[in-house]
Amino acid sequence: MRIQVLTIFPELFERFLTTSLVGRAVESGRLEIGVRDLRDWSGDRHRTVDDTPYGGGGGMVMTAPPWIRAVRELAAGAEPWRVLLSPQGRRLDDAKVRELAARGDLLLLCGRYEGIDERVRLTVVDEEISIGDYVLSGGELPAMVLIEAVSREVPGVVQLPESVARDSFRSGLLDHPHYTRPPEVEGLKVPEVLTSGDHAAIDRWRLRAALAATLAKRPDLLDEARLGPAERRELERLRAGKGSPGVAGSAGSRDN
Ligand code: 9D3
Repeated sequence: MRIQVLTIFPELFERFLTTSLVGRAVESGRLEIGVRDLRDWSGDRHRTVDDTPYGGGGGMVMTAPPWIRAVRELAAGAEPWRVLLSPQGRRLDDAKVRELAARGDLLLLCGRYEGIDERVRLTVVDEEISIGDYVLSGGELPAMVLIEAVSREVPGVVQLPESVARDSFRSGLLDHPHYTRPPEVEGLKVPEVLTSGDHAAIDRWRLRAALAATLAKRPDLLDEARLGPAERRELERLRAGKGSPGVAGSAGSRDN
């Protein structure tokens, strides 16, 4: 998998690209990432990449020529899928992450300021993607979100294949709760079944807990979840109010 990034803040990516899962993926050669400074394609000695908006109004707009020159140069030879991170984009989800990973070669465009001259999108962008409906200061954090999510789809990057298959949004359910030592925290004990050694019972508890958590916190996910007959039956039991205690519901004592 190759991912190129165009940004005026390349230094924002440094620690990210050498740390944890993404760092290991780069180190192992499964992921090749190149971060380039858009200002290298500016036309003047001040390395300017912005200008005042036609039509007036506040703020600055990123000027088209540096983007177009940069994308043409970075896309030469190969044909990377060119993604503009933008609040106007379609919201990133698990299906889109897998689709992008399958493309194998991405060029990510990160904007700053009030926006980018529309002619960039019209000439050198294949797809616009947002990571959600909240205002950030630019496309760099969204690009890192996308890179981390896509990296997890590259074969060999995630250590245990089982944990990918089991990840929430695979089954379409939220994860079940997790516990580790110590056995008691703030008066709260570990559910007994988890220390019973009965792995079939543990699997049943985890499925029930995942269903209960999804029902309580993200009921919208249940419409799309891939559930077998046993799971549907258990879900109906939970809906009828026959939930196991301590598997879902409100968090902590401050919220809800
Ligand atoms: C406050 C300025 N806004 C006026 C309506 C427009 C605006 C311009 C530029 C809002 C955000 C940005 C910078 N954001 C991104 O480039 C961005 C982004 C985001 O802000 N939220 C979620 N996903 C993304 S992807 C790129």
